[in-house]
Amino acid sequence: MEGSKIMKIYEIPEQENMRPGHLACPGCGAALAMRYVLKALGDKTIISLPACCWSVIDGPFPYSSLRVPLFHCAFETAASTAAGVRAGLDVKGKEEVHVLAWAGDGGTFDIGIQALSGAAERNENIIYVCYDNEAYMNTGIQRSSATPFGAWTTTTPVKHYKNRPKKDIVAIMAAHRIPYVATTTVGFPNDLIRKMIKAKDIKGTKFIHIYAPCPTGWKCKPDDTIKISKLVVETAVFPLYEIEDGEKYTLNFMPKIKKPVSEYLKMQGRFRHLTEKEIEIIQKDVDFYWKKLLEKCNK
Ligand SMILES: Cc1ncc(C[n+]2csc(CCOP(=O)(O)OP(=O)(O)O)c2C)c(N)n1
Ligand code: SF4
Ligand SMILES: [Mg+2]
Repeated sequence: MEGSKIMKIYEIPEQENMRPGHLACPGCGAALAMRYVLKALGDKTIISLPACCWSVIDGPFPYSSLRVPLFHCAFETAASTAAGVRAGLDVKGKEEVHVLAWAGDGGTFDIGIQALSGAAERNENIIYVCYDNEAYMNTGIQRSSATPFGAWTTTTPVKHYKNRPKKDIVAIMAAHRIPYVATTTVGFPNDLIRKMIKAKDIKGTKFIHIYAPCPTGWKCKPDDTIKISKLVVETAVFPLYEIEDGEKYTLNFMPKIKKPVSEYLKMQGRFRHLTEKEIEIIQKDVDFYWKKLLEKCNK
């Protein structure tokens, strides 16, 4: 894998469990993320899905772009619904069926965090994926606690851009000491597939944080989704790593040369207003957390 001595190539399964004809915008990272996740999990999967872009992307009932059942649940309940579905399957002896809670950043970092924390504390046997497009996109690009510092959204207009850092959801989930927490992105499909296949075989709560560009909300070109997903890792804005049992940190991609964050920011209209000084603040913040992560990974 380009630039890395750490990441291993993982085969991408050929089976498609997501059909053409879905309703996502061109270049939607969330759509691609679902496609890869279902390739890894297979069609013996049931999804609990709160309100988010994906409740639209799938298509209007009775149509569906997915080859697996979807349970549309209330916004706050992705994790508790998944835990309930899991319990029902276990009673029926259907242990081979995977239960996937699939929620956006709003449904995870903010509104669903109570149900998620409860499920993690009980160590429910579910896979929870947060596809993170860093705002409430389905309702018109409002700020969430996953929105990064400096970003424009409709509720953080340019003059009042978001002035708080992105919530560290990975650290919060690791603090529950669940067996598996991982970050990944659509720009690194081998990494994404490997982590989902690994999660499949672990008992207990698995939390996967997928960085998923949203060209509509980020004001970037739809054909730059993959480039941005690679740059976010190469700049260490969103490093790829895993945490097992809340303690064992593993870095999955070490850039040969860490690229400057300005390269990443300049590709997205939501950061267009930032001055050099503000970009410098972001760079310092990224450098600080990168150093801390390397220490945790013994690098
Ligand atoms: C309890 C509740 N509050 C608010 C809403 C309205 N709502 C539907 S989708 C959505 C945004 C979801 O954001 P996110 O979870 O980040 O997913 P995205 O749309 O970005 O994919 C909101 C606020 C709702 N359906 N239910
Ligand atoms: S608004 Fe963003 S996340 Fe939603 S479908 Fe369009 S590109 Fe995907
Ligand atoms: Mg979102």
